[in-house]
Amino acid sequence: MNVNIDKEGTIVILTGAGISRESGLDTFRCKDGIWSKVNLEDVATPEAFMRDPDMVQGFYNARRAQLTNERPKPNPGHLALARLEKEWPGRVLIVTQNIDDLHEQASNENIIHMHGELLKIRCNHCDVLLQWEEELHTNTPCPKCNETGGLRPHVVWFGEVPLEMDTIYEALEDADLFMSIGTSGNVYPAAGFVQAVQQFGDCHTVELNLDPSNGATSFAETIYGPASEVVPAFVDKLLA
Ligand code: BJW
Repeated sequence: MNVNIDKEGTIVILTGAGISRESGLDTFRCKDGIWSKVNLEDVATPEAFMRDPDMVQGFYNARRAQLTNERPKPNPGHLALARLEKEWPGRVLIVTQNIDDLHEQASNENIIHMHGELLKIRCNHCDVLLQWEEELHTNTPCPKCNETGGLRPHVVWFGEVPLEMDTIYEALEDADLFMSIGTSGNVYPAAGFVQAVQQFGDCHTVELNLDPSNGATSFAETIYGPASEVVPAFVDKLLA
C-alpha cells in the first residue's frame, strides 16, 4: 500500500462478479461468462421481461437454483472483507453489484446490493418484497395480493435505476479509501464511482482484480491476481 489511511476512516468497497468466481459463480464478461451464453438484451432489460417473461424467469430460476442447490460458499476474498468490517475501527461499507448472498454468508453486515438480490422477488402490482428460494413462473400468484403476472426477480436490469443510490453517494463523499474488487468497469453508475470519490475529496483508490478493468487508469493503486489471494493480503496490510 502506497499511502497511510486514517484508522478511523471510512472504507467503501465496490465488488463485482470476479469476487464470487472462485466460489463457483460465473462472471458476465469473462471468456466463458454469462453474456457469452445468453444475450443480455434477452434477459436483463425490462423490455425483455415484457416481451418474453418466461425466458427471463427461466434465466433467473436457473441462477437461483444454483444458489439454493449448490449452496456456494464464500471464498477467502469474501472472508477477508468480513474480517475487515469486524476489525477496522472506522466504517466499512460494501456496495456490491452481485446478486448472490456470499457477503452475507461471510458475515458482513453493512452491505448494499445495488443491483438487487437473487433470493428476493417483488410484485409489480402491490410492491411487496419477499424472500424467495423456489422457481418463479408467469402464472405464480403473488402471496400478498394474489394477482398473477406481477412477480419478478428483485434485480436491476439495464435502464432501471440501481438501488440505494443516495446512501451510496453519501458514503462515497465520506470515503477515505475506495476499493474496487472483481469488476470489469463496464456498467454505470458503478463504473463511475472511482471518479466520483476523487471529485468528492481526498480518497485513496485501489483496484483489486484479475486483470485491468476499463477504468484501471483512474485508480491510484492497482493490484492484480485472484480475489482469494489479493484481497486477504491487502486486508492484512490495512489491519497491520
Ligand atoms: C476476477 C476473478 C477472480 C474474474 N478474482 N477478479 C452509455 C454510457 C454510459 C452509461 C450507459 C450508456 N448506455 C446505457 C448506460 C447505462 C447502463 C450501462 O452502464 N450500460 C453499459 C453497458 C454502457 N446502466 C444501467 O442501465 C444501470 N442503470 C442506470 O444507469 O440507471 C440510471 C441512473 C443511475 C444512477 C442514478 C440515477 C439514474 C443499471 C445497470 C444494471 C446492470 N444489471 C446487471 C444484470 C442484473 C443482475 C444479474 O442478473 O446478476 O448487473 S448487468 C451485469 O453487469 C450485472 C453486474 O452486476 C454488472 C457488472 O458486472 P461485473 O460485476 O463488473 O462483472 P464482469 O463479468 O463484467 O467483470 C468481472 C471482472 O472480474 C473482470 O474484470 C475479471 O477480470 C474479474 N475476475 N475472475 C478477481 N478470480
